[in-house]
Order: sequence, then structure tokens, then C-alpha cells
Amino acid sequence: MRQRLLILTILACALAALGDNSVAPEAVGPVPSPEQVAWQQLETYAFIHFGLNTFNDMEWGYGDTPASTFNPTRLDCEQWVQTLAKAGMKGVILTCKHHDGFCLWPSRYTDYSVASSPWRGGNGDVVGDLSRACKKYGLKMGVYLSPWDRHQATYGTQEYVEYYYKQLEELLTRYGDVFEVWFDGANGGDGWYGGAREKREIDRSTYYNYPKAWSIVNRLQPGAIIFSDGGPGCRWVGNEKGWANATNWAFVRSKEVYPGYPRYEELQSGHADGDAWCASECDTSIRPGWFYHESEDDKVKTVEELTDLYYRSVGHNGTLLLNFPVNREGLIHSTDSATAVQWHERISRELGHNLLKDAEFSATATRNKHFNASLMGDGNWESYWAAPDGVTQADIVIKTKKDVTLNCITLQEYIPLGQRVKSFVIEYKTCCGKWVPVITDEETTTIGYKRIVRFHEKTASEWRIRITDSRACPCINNIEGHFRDKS
Ligand code: FUL
Repeated sequence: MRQRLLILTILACALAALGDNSVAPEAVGPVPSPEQVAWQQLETYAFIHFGLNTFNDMEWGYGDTPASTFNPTRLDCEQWVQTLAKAGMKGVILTCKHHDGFCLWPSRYTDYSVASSPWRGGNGDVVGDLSRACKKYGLKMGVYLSPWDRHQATYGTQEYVEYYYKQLEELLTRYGDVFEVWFDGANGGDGWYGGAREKREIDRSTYYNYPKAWSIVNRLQPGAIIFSDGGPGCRWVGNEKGWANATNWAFVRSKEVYPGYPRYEELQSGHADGDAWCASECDTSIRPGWFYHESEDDKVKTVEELTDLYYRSVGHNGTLLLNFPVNREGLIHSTDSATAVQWHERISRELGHNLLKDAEFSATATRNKHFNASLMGDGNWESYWAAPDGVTQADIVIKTKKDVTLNCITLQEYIPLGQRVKSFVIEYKTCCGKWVPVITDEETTTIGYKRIVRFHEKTASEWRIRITDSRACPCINNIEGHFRDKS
């Protein structure tokens, strides 16, 4: 009797070690919050840089330009938002205060704002206008409030930090829901500082007491994603060119990265061994500068360039934050808006027709029927194929009814359970039955929320995704195939 019990106990322990494949896989940390998942699903949203710099042809105003120079002739936030919606943007983040300290809303705590400008007789509020336009056209609104303030005399003291928190509170309580708050790590030191005209050094990792600022955001806008070099909501991608590396983990070592992090290039790939979920946001401007300069009217990025950036941001497990410099009239320039809309149409054309839609999916290892391979082709984000516990390599075979020509495949992991895949290979079957890898310029390593791989076109009726390494059993919820017709 005792011997039987012992055998049963050993058997139970062995089964437990193997995992329970009758249920869903356990999450493998770090994992995203539901807000982080919803944020990544936005994929593309816009930045607007607008302020005193616009009227003074500058990028980093010193903080001494008179507020009276802010005078847009026909500012129209509805024109911005309608343009952005047509360009496929799901939200917009406004530079409510840039480094020069000038506020685009009438802040109670400073007169260096639109209230001291001639625009609408000092009664205007750009943030208010934008929030109304966003509500009207269904876009989300985010706020950028520069921590570095080259105008304020108190900058460098605790008094300034309190002022910063109060402005944050104003922005987070006056204008309805905010989807993202942008904490910019930039600081050049020098400024006007109430007339002192000097260089002020602060300790970037401690001066602003960011945990306190973040607790204000969490209290007033619990749904908002907090951006900074290292999150906690999402991270800077380590360049201002709008792309992430092909290998891109949604993790950072949270104890290491802070706003102003010097080894920022690491952020292009994230930290494979990071302890916190912090996906990358790829920011760039549609023009060379962030603010409007007439001299850049002929330097707007082309549809071709923006398309490439889309594949290297959204297609590299990031989001794309594309900046539009609003001009002195207070409008998005017609070249920028026409280009952005054409770009969106181009992406929709390239990725709008899934050629693997009616294909048959199978896998060499499947957890159980509730996680079967067909769920990768059902168009439902919540259903996914999963391998049994302990299986970190598996092949997914996709058969189409007739030959299809593809030059692009999209893969998605079910990220609520963590980012798992470390390497994969895309193959097609030749007419003589041989599996051959497609030719791509990119390393095929991580997948994450979304990975879009472009490759030399091939025609076949059988395709294979070989997952060659994974942090735990892979969980894939979507696979699509496309032919990107460049004509
Ligand atoms: C940087 C700033 O210094 C630039 O002016 C711009 O706002 C960019 C988005 O972030 O850190």
C-alpha cells in the first residue's frame, strides 16, 4: 500500500513538472498590463510640435522669446485631427509645454502661456481645442510636458519640481481622458531661467522624483501609458529616426534605465533579460525638424520612406509616433497631410489583403484542441495556438488551396502571456517538395505583438514557420501573408 502511494506521488510530481497541458499555458514574465496591450494595438499615432518655436524658426527656444510672438492666424485643431484620422492615426500627443516653458494652455501657475499672447485676445486654449476635436473625431489625446524648462527662474530647485507637478495635474484634470503622458529626458543645461542666463545642471535620475510624477498620472489618469526612456508604460526606442531593431524585446531592466539614460542605443532592441514589460515607441518627424520651418517645406519624408519606417516600427514590435510640425497659420501643411494620407493608403493596400485567409494551418506540436493551429488563421486576436509545456521548437505548416505569391508575412504572439519566441525561419515548399528558406535582409529572431517580415517574392502553396527557439512554449494568435505590390 505504502509502495503504491509512493509510486503515485512520484507520478504526480513528474506530471506536474511536465505542466498541465489541458489548460492554457502559464504566463512567462514580464507580462504587459491590459492598458499596455491596448496601447500597442493602437500601432500608429501622431505627435504635434507647436509653440513659440514655430513662430521663431527654432527647435529649442531659450525661454526668453516673448509670449506675444505666438500668433497663429487660423489655428484649427479639427484640421489636424481630420488629417491625422485620414492618415490612420489612432491618437495625438501635443507638446503642451516644450523646453522653452511656454504653455499652450492658460496655466494658473505661469503667465508664460497662450493667455499672454495676442491669439484670440489671450482667451485661447490649444489643449482645450485639441481635446474637443479628438472627442469629435474619435482620436485619443496624449500630453507632452517638458520637465526641462528654460524659462522658469526656479528651475533646479524643489520649487520648480512642485510647479511641474501642478502643471501635470492641470493637464490631467482639465481635458478628459489622456492616453499617454510623455516625459522627455532631454536637457541641454543652458537657459534663460528668469533672466539668469546660465547653465544649470540637475541630476536626471533624481531631480524630478519621477516616481512621484508617475503616481500623479496613475491617480488622475489610471488608463494612461507613461512614456520615458525606460517607461514604466512604454520606452523610447533609442533613436529619433522612427525604427526599432528587428530583434526587439518588450522588456527593460527597470532598475537601470531612467529618463536621460546614457546607454540609450540598447533601447533599440530592449533588454532580453529585462524584468519589466516596456515596449518600444518609435518617434520621428515627417520633416527633418520637430517644429515647423518654412525651409523644410521641400524636405517632407516620402511615402516610400514612411512605408519603410512602418515596417521597421510597427513591424518590429513597436508603435510609430509620427510627428507633424504645425505651421504658423496653425495648420498641418498640405504637403505633409497629402503625404501622410497617401502613405496610409499605401500600407492599407500592401497589407489589406491576407492571402493566407482561407489556408489550412497545422503544427508539429499542439497543446490541445482548444489551442489548435487553425486559431492562427481565424482573425480572432484572443484565440491562439500553443505548444505543450516544455516544447520550445515547433513547425507551423500553412497550406493554401492554390499557389499564392507572397513577399511578406505577419506574425503575432499572444502577448498577454508574455513575449516568448527567440528565433524562427520562414520557408516555402518548392515544386519538387523541398523546404527552402525565403530570402530576407532581416534577422528573424523576436516576434512580440507584431512582426512583419519582408522577403523576396516566392510562389508556393505550402509555407512553413519553423520556431527554432523560444523562452517557453510558443503562443501565436495570428499569421497573415501578403503580396506588397509596389506599382
Ligand atoms: C527630444 C526633444 O529635445 C526634441 O525637441 C523633441 O521634442 C523630441 C521629441 O524629443 O528629446
